[in-house]
Amino acid sequence: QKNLRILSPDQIELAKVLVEIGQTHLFEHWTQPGIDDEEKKGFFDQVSRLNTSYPGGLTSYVHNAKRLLSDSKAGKNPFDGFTPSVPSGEILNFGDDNFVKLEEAGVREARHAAFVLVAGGLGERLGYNGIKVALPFESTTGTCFLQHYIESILALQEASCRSTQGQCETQIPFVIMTSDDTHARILELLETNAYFGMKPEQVKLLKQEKVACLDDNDARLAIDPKNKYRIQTKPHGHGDVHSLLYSSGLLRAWHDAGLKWVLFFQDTNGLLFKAIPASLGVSSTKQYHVNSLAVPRKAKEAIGGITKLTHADGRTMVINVEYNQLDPLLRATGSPDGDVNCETGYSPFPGNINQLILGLDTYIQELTRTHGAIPEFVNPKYKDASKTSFKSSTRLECMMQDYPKSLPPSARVGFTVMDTWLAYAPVKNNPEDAAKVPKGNPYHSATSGEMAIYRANSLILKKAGVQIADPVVEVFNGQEVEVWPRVTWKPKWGLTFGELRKKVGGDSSITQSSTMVINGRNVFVENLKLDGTLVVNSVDQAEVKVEGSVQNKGWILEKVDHNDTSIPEEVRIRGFRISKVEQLEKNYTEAGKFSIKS
Ligand code: UGB
Repeated sequence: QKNLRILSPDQIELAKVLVEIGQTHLFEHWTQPGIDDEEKKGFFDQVSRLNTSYPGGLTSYVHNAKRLLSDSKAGKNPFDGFTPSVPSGEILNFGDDNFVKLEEAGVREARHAAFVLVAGGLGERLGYNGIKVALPFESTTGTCFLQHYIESILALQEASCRSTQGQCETQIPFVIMTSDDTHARILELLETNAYFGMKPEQVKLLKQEKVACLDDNDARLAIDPKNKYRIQTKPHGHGDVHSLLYSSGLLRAWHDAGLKWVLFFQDTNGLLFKAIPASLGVSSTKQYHVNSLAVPRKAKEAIGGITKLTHADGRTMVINVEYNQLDPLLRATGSPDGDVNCETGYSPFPGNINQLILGLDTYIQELTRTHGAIPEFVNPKYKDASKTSFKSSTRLECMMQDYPKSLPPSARVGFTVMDTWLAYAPVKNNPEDAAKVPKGNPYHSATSGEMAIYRANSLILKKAGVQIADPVVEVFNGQEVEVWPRVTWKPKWGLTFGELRKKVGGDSSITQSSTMVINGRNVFVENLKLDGTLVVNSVDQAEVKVEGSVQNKGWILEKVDHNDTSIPEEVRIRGFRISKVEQLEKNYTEAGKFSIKS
């Protein structure tokens, strides 16, 4: 009470709200006015942020927390009454006519799309100290994830404009959701690299706020152990992206500008954009309101399963069921073996890779109703079976893929399954954990993420008619991986398979120990025999034909130990570095027609 006189009317209002929602304990240790006054004002600044950043404010947060904590204590199954079954969706075969047609449709639609990257997570599992989007996604060029994403969006933008054959000034909007953990570093990465060629006004950063931690089943907010005038906070999850997009006003602006699609993606999947054009083609031809990208999934693999849920009352929905919930759900509903592989060697439930394509019209309608609030969950670690106290504070969480849960049954919710080698190679696990992954299951490490890029590029070239030598198996950081020729290219060279196959021809071959880096749009590979390293850098106005035999000592993969701290972290987490012994490197900086013939 005595402290009221140092507070502004707004702060007094907030104090009243806290008292009304059972949070008086937050003030119990407060000193007399005159002592720590600045800290007390800082407390209300924080409370004000927590109040405005959550749909419905702290009152709703505490209300929802009480309900979810009570359900959790009672052991209530979130899928009560629902029976899971395998849904049907689009299964694409890379490179066939249907795939190429869908790619073309997707490229045409891309100028009506906006992209949203969720990059608020620090990636504790990876144990990397920097931001994940700054990690090189492959080591031949050292291009980081963020640069690759931006260059992919720009390549789509150009290709989409070309497809209109008329005037087109489309700038595909790109939103990055950041958090206090990543915001400053992502902004710095963009600014020091001139936004990797994107117009700065094309890029918007939306910062998610953390949410208040909860100390007990009464949803008493936890006091920060480091500062008694602060509430402890933790991340709320990637589901925040919906409320942030809604409150930013961007959705309305996009709608008014004629956009139709919003594509969401995660921070470290270097393959994703190989799958985007065809998947967007599926969304547009099927007019899906929600399209989730999926890959075949090994049973118990740590990615969610796309599942059809049918309620006893007849309701159905197609939704991601997280990996830790799928197995118990199956066991509880008549499948005593739970989540197991079927005769294909994979779980019958496609794996959610959390890349979503939403139709903007229905998305706006739905968010206008919900304000972007996504069904939440709570995952307290209880001290004992009485479930009356927690080992440490907990908080409410939400996931972006839960968006379809509140959609009406009439919504067209589908999914698109692609080969894993083409679409999914995230970098999530540190070397120690990756090395413990059961044989046959994916490592999802920096090592496997990079090798997957070379594998995919090699397989794509193979499909386009290039003879690619078989891979060799090697062990890096305790992980057995296939090592294919190290082939990389800029997105503008080979954005779609349909375009790429026009750029390779004749009788070309690449040996397993070779490296080929194509950094240019109009590079044509014909009758090339590569045994070594070839690097081509060319401006867009140059047309370069690459043919003949290229032979040199090339670039060698050198093993490094992930425990050797004298080596930069981004190198040692992959367990190798590239030693550049010898290469043929050609640079074309002016317009014209050129040929590399040896
Ligand atoms: N992220 C945020 O932006 N904010 C947050 O508060 C938290 C995360 P994780 P997760 O594809 O392998 C997801 O931690 O949540 C960003 C799906 O739920 O890498 O364990 C973060 O920066 C799961 O179904 O993944 O699992 C990152 O970009 C499956 O698809 C992204 O959210 C799995 O990903 C994902 O965060 C997968």
